Amino acid sequence: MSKRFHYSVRMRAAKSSVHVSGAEGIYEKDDIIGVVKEYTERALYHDRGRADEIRLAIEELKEKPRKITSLPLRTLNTKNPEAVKKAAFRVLSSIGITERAIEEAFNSLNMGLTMRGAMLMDIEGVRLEPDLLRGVRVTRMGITGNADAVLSKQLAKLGLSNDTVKEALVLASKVHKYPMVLAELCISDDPNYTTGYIASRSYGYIRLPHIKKRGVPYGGRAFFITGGEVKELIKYLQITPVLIDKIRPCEGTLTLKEILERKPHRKPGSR
Ligand code: WAQ
Ligand code: MG
Repeated sequence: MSKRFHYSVRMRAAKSSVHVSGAEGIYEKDDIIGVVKEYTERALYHDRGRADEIRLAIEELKEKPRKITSLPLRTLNTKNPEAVKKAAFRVLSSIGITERAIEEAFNSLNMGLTMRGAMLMDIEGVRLEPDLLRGVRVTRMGITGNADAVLSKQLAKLGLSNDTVKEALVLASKVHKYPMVLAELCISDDPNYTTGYIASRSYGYIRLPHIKKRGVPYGGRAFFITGGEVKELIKYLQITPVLIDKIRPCEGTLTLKEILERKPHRKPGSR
């Protein structure tokens, strides 16, 4: 069988030097032209305005992408930011993250400084990323066409089949494959997108409606991490190519009690 090359395709678009949209994926050669068209259209017809600068990067991957399964997805029935914070404390502290760290993450994400990448925080709330202003960008992840079709179908049943949810699930699924990462808290920087999430291997991807008030133009990501080599983790997040080829179930809205009770106890190392 001939070797099949994979390519990382990444797009970033700006208007008057302000970031308006971005996208990325891992594709085979024959799909590159179609994807470049799709990404370019996205940048030119974005809600936040037509981009005046679009950067595309197409890079052949020297390493074979690691195939993984997506995290299961569910939505918590939260109605306001206070309820989200309370639920986040319950979920994150059950994973071993201290209240101090959770408080620190919420405070940092609400300071109004939007970072390009994610904060890395240990379970005591100490920041570990080398560049505290930029954070760590997760890149070189994607989803196969088949898995994307399965995911779209599942999300459509929940009224959630959009790029924002899909891309966040792909990113989180890559991040939480790495054992040093215990959990993630994410708030969109889009002023009109008020649903955030918590992700972890034990509970999957939990969507959190009303994590912020409409109109708030900042957000961010915090990865809670435990002992290990931070350099290796950063290398994995930024460089190791990961491709989702299987989808775990996506379900509707649950109560906190239901989510806490359903914590799956999967064997370490199982997909
Ligand atoms: N790597 C690390 N951090 C990132 C990355 C990345 N590739 N992309 C964005 N961030 C950080 C950065 O600080 C952004 O300001 C912040 O995360 C939020 O990014 O299921 O849209 O792209 O409905 O605004 C959650 C979806 C959407 C919830 C999250 O994030 C759902 C979203 P955004
Ligand atoms: Mg955004």
